[in-house]
Amino acid sequence: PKAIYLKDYEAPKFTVLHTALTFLIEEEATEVHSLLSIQGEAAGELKLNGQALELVSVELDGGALSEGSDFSVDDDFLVIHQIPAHCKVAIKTRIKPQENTALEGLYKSAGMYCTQCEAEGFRRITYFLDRPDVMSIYDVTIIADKSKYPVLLSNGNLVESKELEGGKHLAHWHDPHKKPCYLFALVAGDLRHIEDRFTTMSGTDVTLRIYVEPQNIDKCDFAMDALKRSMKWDEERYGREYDLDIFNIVAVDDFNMGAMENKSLNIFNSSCVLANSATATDNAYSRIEAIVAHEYFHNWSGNRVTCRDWFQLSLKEGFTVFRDSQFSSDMSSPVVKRIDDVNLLRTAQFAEDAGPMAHPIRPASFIEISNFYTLTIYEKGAEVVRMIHNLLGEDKFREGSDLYFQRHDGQAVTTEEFVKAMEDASGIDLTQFRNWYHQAGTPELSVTDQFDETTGDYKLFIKQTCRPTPESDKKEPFHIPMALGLLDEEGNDAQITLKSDGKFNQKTQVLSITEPEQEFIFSGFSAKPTPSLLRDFSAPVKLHYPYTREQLLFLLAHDSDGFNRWDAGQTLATDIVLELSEQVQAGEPLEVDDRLIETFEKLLKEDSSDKAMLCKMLSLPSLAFLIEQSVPANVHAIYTARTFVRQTLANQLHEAFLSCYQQNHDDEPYNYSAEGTGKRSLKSLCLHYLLESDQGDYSQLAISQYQNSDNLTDQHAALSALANSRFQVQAKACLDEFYEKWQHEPLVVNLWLSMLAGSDRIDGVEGVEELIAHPAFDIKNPNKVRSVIGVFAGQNLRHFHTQTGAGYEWLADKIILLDRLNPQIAARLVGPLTKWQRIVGEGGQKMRNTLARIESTENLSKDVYEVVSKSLV
Ligand code: HT7
Ligand code: ZN
Repeated sequence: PKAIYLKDYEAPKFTVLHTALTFLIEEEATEVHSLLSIQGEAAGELKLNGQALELVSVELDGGALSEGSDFSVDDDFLVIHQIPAHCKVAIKTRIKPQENTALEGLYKSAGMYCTQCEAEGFRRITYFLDRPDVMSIYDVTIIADKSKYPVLLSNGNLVESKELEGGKHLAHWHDPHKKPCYLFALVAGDLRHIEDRFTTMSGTDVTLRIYVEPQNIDKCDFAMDALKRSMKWDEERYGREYDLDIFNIVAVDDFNMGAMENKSLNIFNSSCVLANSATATDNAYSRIEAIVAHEYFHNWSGNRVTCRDWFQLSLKEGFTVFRDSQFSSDMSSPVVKRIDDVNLLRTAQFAEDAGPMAHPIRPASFIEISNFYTLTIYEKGAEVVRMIHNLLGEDKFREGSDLYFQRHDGQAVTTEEFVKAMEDASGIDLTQFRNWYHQAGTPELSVTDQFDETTGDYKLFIKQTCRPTPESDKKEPFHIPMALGLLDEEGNDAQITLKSDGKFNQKTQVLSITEPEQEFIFSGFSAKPTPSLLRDFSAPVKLHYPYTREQLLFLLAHDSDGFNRWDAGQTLATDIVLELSEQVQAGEPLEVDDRLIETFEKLLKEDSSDKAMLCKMLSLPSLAFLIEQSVPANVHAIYTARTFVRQTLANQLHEAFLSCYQQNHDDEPYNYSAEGTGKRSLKSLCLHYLLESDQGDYSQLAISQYQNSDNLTDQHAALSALANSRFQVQAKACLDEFYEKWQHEPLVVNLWLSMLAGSDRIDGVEGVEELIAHPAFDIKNPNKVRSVIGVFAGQNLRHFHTQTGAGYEWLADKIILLDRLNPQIAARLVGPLTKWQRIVGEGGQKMRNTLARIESTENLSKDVYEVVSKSLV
């Protein structure tokens, strides 16, 4: 397979002004008739993309064309040798959606037809200029059996619907907004819907509908509410109004990602829409809220202004993730949201940036674009927009955003246009800042300091570096906004006075780090302050400062920046666990630093009103995060050390955990709210600790929570605490009962599968293989694959990294099997193996050998080939 390069970009020679599509849906095949109104500057060859299509006929301006003399066709293209500058091309193709397991293009999920065209799925529907800079007006006619497929949907407005002979019916949809074909969508099925309305800021009445399979009609209300809140928020915060009379969401069970922002017809993975208290956890609710908002926000950041080419993917994804994180933050606790985002970034995106697939947020090349829907494009892309927001301030950022939308409405543009609009609106020079777009890797800041008692000057020395990544060894310095606070001896924020410009600034000062080495002098101190660095995680960098444990405890107790208070605790715990893991390897006796235990005790006894924050403060860094901090990592030593810390805390503080549990356990009926979620998360954390304690048998507490609670969040917490505990008999009884009760609810069954696949107590590869063989598992369903294979390989690190290497071989077998069915999903599963260089000794080598075995498999997809081959370099 060949790579495609950004430097080779050329504007299209032809565009499609209008696209008329007719879908004739029959059980054995679907015919697609397309009529394209084409315009170019001059006559020439027309090269259309197409894959897995059966070509029926081609016409040019009403005349039939012949293969060979007029056009040629192969596995990837239909080439018409010569067309005039203005013409109409009519193409008929035949496809088999019911056999499409890749879930790209038109496919069938649970008896319903649906589409997924981003990034390059439209070419599996018909021959087309399948690139985002070709934007067209669409008219879509769908003809299908009325009893089987009573609901026929596409983008835009319904302009005609009528009955036809033979039990069929027809629907004609017209979308007045020109769009790239990746935003095209079609749905045909037997669906029910709920309906609501939203009046936009200029007074337009919009009909909102959520379509689902009949049995799910009672699980749509929360998504509808989230949609209305998103619409309002986008008007208030960004001045963005919805632009059609109708907005539809459809839930489907088989979906490769979370959701898709097709113009006015968003298609969602059912796990990202359906919720009620019995079938969705708090986590699911918050994910649904964020994804509904994300897809809605794409209507402007993605659809009205789209990407010129797929190298610009972060233009829409980074900006939209930034927007949805602002929304979620406004809906709940900003600090907790920030902690969640940073945890994901530092655990998974930093690993990506340090691995063989590292790429800039605007990549320079790819083999398969589906592999680039990454944490780098999404989460790091959002961090880059966030830094622009912080550098410009809220008002200028809003002016920049307004200018961007106004300048580029209806266009397909690049990240450069985004940065330029921000620059033009604010007058702030972002020249050096642009390095974030084309350089991969996580910058590292090494900070040291010095205090001069005689002058009262406090100096910070900051050095920035960035390790080599596959695209370049040498890095230009990044422009890094570093938010800083300086705490006096009492723990209060000192006034920060930069000696160079002498003026007083706020208690948090944003320093612009632009050089490889920089020095800042602050004056007016009577004693050495404690630095609170990178407040609110102001830049996606790794920070090194030689904090003592005493300093970390001081920050944890006093820092006015909530994020840094939490982070001080995480740094302390990381230091303790990693030190213990060295001792595990040296065979030394283990002992947990008393100061950590005292801190936890104090936190537990404090009467904190912010339960969600308290839960974060009492959570140890995850195993994945700890592995990330120690290269090369000895997974088993880190696991043993972390488990030892948890058990020590559980044993020594079980009474405090119990009393915190009891204080937060009430009989209030379930209600998804920031307060309720905070309480439940804290309670669940306490329960997990309690079940790890050998100072008492707390299994009954979990069993009773499982049996008596009215909501899935508490039941799931109880079950997963049991599943990971020594109380395996009780765990099995409850888990079996849970499955019996919920076997008809796919999303609940997926949660059940993921609890078992992620359990510490699973019987290794044999255990997870039992789940694969279970009737609840279906390898063709991506949610089930993620729940079992994804969770085992990505989260159950202890068992995945079993010393025999059996976990790696098992995963390879699944990847090879899946590659025949769904290459996108197969390629994503390669992720855990790509980290082989970070795993110490033989383990890492075994992972590498497993990758080599996958690479030698015949007929690998481009998707899997790209990830595997790049990981082996
Ligand atoms: N923009 C959407 C991307 C997407 C996607 C990409 C590749 C394969 C399948 C897919 N489903 C959805 C999702 C989003 O970021 O909003
Ligand atoms: Zn998106």
